[in-house]
Amino acid sequence: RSKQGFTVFFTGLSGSGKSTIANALMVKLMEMGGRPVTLLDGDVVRKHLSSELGFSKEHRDVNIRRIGYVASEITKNAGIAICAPIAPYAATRRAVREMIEDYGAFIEVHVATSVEECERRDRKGLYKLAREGKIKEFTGISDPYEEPLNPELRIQTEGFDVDYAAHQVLLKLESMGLI
Ligand code: GGZ
Repeated sequence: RSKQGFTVFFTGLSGSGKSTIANALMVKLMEMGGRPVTLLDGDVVRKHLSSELGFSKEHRDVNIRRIGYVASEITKNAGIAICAPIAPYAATRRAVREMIEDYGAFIEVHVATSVEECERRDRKGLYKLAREGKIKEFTGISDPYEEPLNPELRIQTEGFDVDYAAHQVLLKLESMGLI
């Protein structure tokens, strides 16, 4: 029986663990075989698809809609798209959901690492720069992040490892009959 395509859309703060969990999920889905899996990671998309864009609300929205469009094409063709941008605005996430649900399933996954924890980790030193005012409009510090109210899945990362987080997504996909 052939299955429908779907998009797993991670959203969360910079340094929340989205990319790491998305990568682990991609590996697990690829190992299962079957449908092609495409990862649309935040920084890769910004480099190849949105290099002219900054971080104003307008530019972030354009960026997310581009990701949504590519994911909708993949979903339409019965593939699996994994997206991992910050996507701070609820209305834009909703627009992407509507775009994709015309063709297949949309699974919004909130990587719910708190801003305090992201800043404490500060893997790339960006929070420090944001605090110093050297990066403007930084999500969670000087720019908004609208938490998803009804995501298909919310992942707590504090005290859990990456594999466990990716496994939770797989269980969700299974329960939805997608894999
Ligand atoms: C947020 C920023 C900013 C500002 C640069 N605000 O941890 P990273 O470095 O690798 O991921 C962040 C990435 C965010 O890009 P997205 O395309 O995911 O954002 S959005 O969905 O809002 O369009 C961060 C880096 O870019 N970065 N400046 N001001 N993150």
